[in-house]
Amino acid sequence: MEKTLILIKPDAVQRELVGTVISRFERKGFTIAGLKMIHMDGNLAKEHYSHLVEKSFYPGLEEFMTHQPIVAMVIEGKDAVEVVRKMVGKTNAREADPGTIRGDYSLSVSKNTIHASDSKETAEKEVKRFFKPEEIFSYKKSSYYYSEDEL
Ligand code: DAT
Ligand code: MG
Repeated sequence: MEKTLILIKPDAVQRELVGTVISRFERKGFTIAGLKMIHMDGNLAKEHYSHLVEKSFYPGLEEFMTHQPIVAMVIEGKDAVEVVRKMVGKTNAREADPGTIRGDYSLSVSKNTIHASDSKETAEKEVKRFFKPEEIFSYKKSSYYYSEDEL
């Protein structure tokens, strides 16, 4: 089943939204395949945000992401990458639709609560970037999440 990477950002950890954010994915029916608190360092930030290192806001982004702990998660489910991105909402949380995680819990472009992989290719790389194989768990849940023809 498809996997995607979630980071619960420092603003959400500081605002005690970790449980709330995890709960959104659990309630939807996704499986938590990996979960841990980490401290992102500068090298990891530069790798993770390599598409943004040249931007003027990058130093502030790195500072924000590396100075407080974050929670990293691997979420698993059918079409997980696309469904999770929809649940997360637009980058600028002020433009994110109500009902999305950013739309419900943030007002900021940078302190926008959550990261989620943006494509299947990115998700594969990002899961490997943050989780060792032995930190990812495979287990069965009840059969009420999908019909047979969806599996
Ligand atoms: P997303 O997180 O929606 O995938 P992205 O990959 O373009 O968006 O950017 C990664 C993060 O960088 C984003 O969550 C917050 C920060 N960021 C993006 N654009 C920004 C901007 N114009 N000013 C400040 N921070 C920004
Ligand atoms: Mg992105």
